Amino acid sequence: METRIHNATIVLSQGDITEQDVDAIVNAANKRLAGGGGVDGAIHRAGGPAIMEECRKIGGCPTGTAVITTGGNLPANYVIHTVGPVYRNGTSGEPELLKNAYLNSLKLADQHNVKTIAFPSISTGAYGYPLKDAAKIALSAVKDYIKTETNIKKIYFVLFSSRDFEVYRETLSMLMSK
Ligand code: AR6
Repeated sequence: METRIHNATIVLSQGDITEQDVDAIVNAANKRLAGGGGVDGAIHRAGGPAIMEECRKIGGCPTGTAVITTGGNLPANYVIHTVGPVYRNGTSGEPELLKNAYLNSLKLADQHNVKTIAFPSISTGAYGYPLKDAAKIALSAVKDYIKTETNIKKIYFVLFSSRDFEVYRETLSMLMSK
């Protein structure tokens, strides 16, 4: 599903983010950049050790911020590692932190002349963020960012499950009809 906003396009798809042929893919990492399960594990497995080598040098990434490394053996040139919040109750600053994870990833992408970027659904796996709430924050952040000065042309959301894809699809339709 493709939606055009200003000069850019949001594309929703179901699949494996490590296979995306884009300039940068985004990793849902942890604060220590230590690797782990979920999409983080998949990216390090597919991309090889060069990514972890750079992560070690960088040392860490506070929640809501983003850092960039090589894409190693991935089709993507870069991996942008960002850290979403662990969901507690929704009133511990989680919405703002999740929004910042998306916005800071996009800013860093622009600084590296990235034209195409793919996001997973940050924080909605191990970190427990309710999917509908997270989808709304993710898509609103991207929609708002596209309206600012940016050279990014295509922003993909690569959802792992059909349920995640459906929720993102419904959320984007809802946001576009507002
Ligand atoms: N491609 C796209 N999406 C994927 C893939 C993939 N290959 N694999 C999993 N997902 P999670 P979080 C989806 O848990 O909640 C790690 O251990 C997954 O189905 O990866 O931000 C880190 O090191 C879910 O929808 O990230 C952190 O410690 C989404 O990616 C912690 O987990 C995010 O789930 C971060 O937790």
